Amino acid sequence: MNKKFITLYRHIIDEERKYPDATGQLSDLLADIALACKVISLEVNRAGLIDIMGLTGTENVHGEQVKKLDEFAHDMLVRAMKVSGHLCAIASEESEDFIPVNEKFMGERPMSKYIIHFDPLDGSSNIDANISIGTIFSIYKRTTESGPGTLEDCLQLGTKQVAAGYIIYGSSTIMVYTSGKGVHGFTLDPTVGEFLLFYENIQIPKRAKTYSINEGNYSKWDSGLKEYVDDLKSANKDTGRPYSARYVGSLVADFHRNLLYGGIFMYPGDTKNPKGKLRLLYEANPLAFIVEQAGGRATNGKERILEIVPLDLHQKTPLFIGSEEDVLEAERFLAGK
Ligand code: P6P
Repeated sequence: MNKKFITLYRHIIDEERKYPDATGQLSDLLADIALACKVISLEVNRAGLIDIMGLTGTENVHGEQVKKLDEFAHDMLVRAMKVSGHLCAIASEESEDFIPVNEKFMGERPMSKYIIHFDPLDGSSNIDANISIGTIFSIYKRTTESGPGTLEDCLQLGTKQVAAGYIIYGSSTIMVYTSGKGVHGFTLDPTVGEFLLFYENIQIPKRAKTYSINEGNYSKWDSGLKEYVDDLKSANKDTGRPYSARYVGSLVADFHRNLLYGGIFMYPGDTKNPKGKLRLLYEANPLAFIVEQAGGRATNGKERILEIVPLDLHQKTPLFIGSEEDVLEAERFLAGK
């Protein structure tokens, strides 16, 4: 746990200095994301009150449209990202197509070097039950030379990410990000409105005794996965069984807990949904980048998530992610070994 009073922006700038050719654009972009998520955090925390205060309906006290929270989060992020000037394209879980952004210039120097994928408010169906939900983002350098971004800029291997992170709106609002040199966590102090460093260089335990999966789908799993989960529930001191089942049903909440304490999160494919439910570009890839930077592992049960070739903005992938030894063991069961 870190006791230094370091704000997110100070940390981002310190990270930027580790890259000699950095122009500061990525730092600005990360700060813009954090600002947008502070506003989303306010709205998420107010959501319960809106119902209590009877403010639902088509307009709120300011005469503004009261939107569904995930639409609100999407609109807030799109506005912040367009203003930033650092993006040539924006892809969102809430938008069927990507949003091309006209290139901006600083004098003669072109800006708009990046593209971003985000899930603006993953797990939003849980908000009424006051369960933690989250924003997930993934940033790449553009591959095209100039002009508004293209689909080619958006469909890159996860290994090409330059930064990724999530903001979890729970008992407190926490931002976790990596720009390729470790994983760092910040807690929003609402009294000063700053994200303050709480954990530098997070490392996920190599093995733990927690597994996260929706066992309601058991009958649709393949045999190797059934054997693995059955084994996790067996009583065997030699192999550290039984494990504890922890499943919130909110990806960011389950992932964040396992990142800090260790464990394996699984959303497998099954007979009904062979590719599972989670999306490669704005859920699996950013969390895979983070978990690998924290010493963990992320695969689709066979291949490294970051090496899956993206063919569609919203393509799904099975996801096995968390403590390295637990994910490797799950893969052995899936391979029938
Ligand atoms: P299931 C939330 O709807 C979500 O997209 C993720 O946040 C979560 O991990 C998953 O779906 C839960 O899905 O099928 O177990 O309810």
